[in-house]
Amino acid sequence: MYTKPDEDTIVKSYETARGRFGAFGVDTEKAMEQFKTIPISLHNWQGDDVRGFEGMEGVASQNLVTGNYPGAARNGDEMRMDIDKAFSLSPCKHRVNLHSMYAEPARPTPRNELTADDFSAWIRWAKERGYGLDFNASFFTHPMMIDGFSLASRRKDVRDYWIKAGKGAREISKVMGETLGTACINNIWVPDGLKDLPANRMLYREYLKDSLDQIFEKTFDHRVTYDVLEGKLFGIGTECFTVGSHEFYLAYAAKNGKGVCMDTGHYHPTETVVDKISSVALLVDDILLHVSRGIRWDSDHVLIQGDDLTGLMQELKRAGLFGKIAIGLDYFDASINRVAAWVIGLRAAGKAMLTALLEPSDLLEKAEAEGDFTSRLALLEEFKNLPVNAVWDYLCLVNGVPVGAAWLDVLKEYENTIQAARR
Ligand code: RNT
Ligand code: ZN
Repeated sequence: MYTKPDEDTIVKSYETARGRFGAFGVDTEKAMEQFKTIPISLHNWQGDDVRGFEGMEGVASQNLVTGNYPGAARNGDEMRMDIDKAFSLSPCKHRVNLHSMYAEPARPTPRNELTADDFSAWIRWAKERGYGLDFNASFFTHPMMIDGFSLASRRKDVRDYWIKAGKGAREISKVMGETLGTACINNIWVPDGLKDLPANRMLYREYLKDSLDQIFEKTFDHRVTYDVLEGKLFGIGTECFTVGSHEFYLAYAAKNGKGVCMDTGHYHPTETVVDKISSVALLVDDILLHVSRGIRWDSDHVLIQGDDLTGLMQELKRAGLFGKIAIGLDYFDASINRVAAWVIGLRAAGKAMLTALLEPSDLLEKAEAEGDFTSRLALLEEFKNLPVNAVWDYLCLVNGVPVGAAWLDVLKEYENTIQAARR
């Protein structure tokens, strides 16, 4: 058992921390208030290794997930229960990001004929709990992914199939946004690409552009739903050429008033989304972040704390973009408890967000404006060790969430009782 510190200690440590931050002009109470207004959209697909509920076993997957930890959710009820459990262990404000392969239609329905009715259990649940929903058509793990292509396929019947799915996803997003009273972000990511050198890059990109033009023919109220496009440098099996590159989507979005989704695992390892945010945000209105952790060729390790993540949250804070840029998580690991993977990522993202909110950013900006780069660097180092964790523990305490490693006890109990019974 990981006993949590007693309440008295947590409160006393918080009071000390409050004074330390106060000395730099930072109001910890205000930071905690703001924290509760910034949602993190949890990716439902970590719950079952991006398998979906359609029984697509044996069909090629374009999202490689490794590991066989027992206890994966097998249906919507189990997955919703798992997400509820994960949320009970995180003090963040939560939304849920859903893929269309998690529909629960009354009878088997082709993916491109799904309607909001097929997500009614998800919508009802989200409404009851007060979660917003985000959405994605699943352009992968499906017999109509011919040679790994969807919207950019050379085959018209394949493109048409997926264009219909793309249009349907926007209608579903509309109902989700309307019902829940918070805009549902509709994200498009397609794996289309080639392992080896293409003879005709332009052709595929023309097809993708045309498919998107058709998907976006209809206009929706931005307060209800809006679209973002997620590019990628490469994937396994598409090492040489990815049709939906960043340049492609960024240019498409800028020209057509669409948004972009930047996944932190989708760039060359020396590039960072931290530096891209201000460039894109000035000229593109809608941005969704897929916060992930890239390791070598894998773009989707479980999110943990570190300079990359903290830097991302600091950038949002310093640029005044908290609440304007949407934050979602995106990773999948089947080698550890899947609910724990969610909790680890949520708590890491939450801590990084709180770290950013507590940063005495004004002092860094002042030093820079005065040309005092010595102070800027020195302060940056000092701020790294301010007692954020004392504020975090207190935040967990007042939100009724386990403090410190105590959440793991709750998780193990859930694993031994609920998940162990899923055989
Ligand atoms: C894949 C993209 C995409 C997927 C999900 C399942 O490289 O990151 O966001 O992870 O759509
Ligand atoms: Zn992603």
